Amino acid sequence: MKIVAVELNVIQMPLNDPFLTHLGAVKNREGIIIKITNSDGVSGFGEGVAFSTPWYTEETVKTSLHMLTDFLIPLLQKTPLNHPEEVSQLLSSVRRNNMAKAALETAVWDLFAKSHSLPLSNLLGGTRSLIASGVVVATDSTKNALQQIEQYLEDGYQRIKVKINPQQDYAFLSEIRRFYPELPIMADANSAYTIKDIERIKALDDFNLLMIEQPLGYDDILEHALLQKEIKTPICLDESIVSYDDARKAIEFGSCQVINIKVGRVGGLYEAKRIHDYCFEKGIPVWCGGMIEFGVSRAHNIALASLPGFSIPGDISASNRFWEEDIITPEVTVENGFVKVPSSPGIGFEINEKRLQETLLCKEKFVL
Ligand code: OSB
Ligand code: MG
Repeated sequence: MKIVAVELNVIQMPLNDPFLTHLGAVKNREGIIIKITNSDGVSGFGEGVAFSTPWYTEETVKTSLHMLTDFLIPLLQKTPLNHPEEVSQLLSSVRRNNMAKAALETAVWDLFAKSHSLPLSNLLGGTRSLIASGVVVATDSTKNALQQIEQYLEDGYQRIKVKINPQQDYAFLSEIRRFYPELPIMADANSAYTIKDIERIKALDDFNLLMIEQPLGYDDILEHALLQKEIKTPICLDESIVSYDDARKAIEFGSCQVINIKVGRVGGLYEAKRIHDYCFEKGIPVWCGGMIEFGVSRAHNIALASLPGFSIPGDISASNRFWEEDIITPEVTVENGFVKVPSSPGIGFEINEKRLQETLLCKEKFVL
């Protein structure tokens, strides 16, 4: 596989509604759409999912562009590739910067799948043709949350995730449970608590949540293990798991009972699959996390979530959950609570060139 060109497209789009967490609001989403082309003229696509500011992890759109331009693309140029599984090793001389790496690595997976006329799902070892779809409610008012839940259930979503923090937890969840006593709900704290809040978190056992996601420090494994011993609700880790080794340690320590796998956070599809395979072997359920992403990353997530260990509906929602118009065609839709896994080669979606041009902030092309 000889890659002859890499194109970086920085785009920006407003969200349909602001996405609110205790860490701030996302109203506009910047992202990087990468196009790589081989010597036969076949192109693969990847998406950089870092945000404009470093609120979720330390990466940003600008750090990603810096890493891609000055280090990662030159590394890709250096060695001929036989298989996309080799990319993460090739990029391993760069520490972390996982979202920048994943943007490039996932494009190589798409390109490889297309040049072998295989759906990406098949290439990864996927076994499902339908993905159960969940959605996230991220607002600071109970009234809005109840309205959004009603709408999303009407749209067919099978599981709801709500954002919580010490200012919005017990009373908030009580009110939701009053209207929806049986609904599969999980709560994501994005590290809003510390171990001193243990009694506050223990009280949330009252709500029969599917799990509580990342209650403590974004880089913690140890205190989550202490907390898990004290609460009934399963802990799911998100921010803390940035590699296969993190997943292994968290499971060995008993820091979580579930893992949210995000391709960008762990540096690509190869590492995501390794984490999946390890968890599957250990009987730890996993689900696919979301990054308020555009269609390219959404398509990579769909392929990943077709693997057998993704037994819980993840944050894979329809394109219209966030966007007036997505940058892929067709858009991702949810029908009867499921997203279809495409059966055409690669990610199975085309780029909507008109939408890409409309939302483009800047573009850079590298000829290798
Ligand atoms: O913590 O899971 C998270 C979105 C951006 C950054 C972090 C998180 C999220 C979500 C998923 O909650 C939203 C989605 O894309 O569906
Ligand atoms: Mg999370």
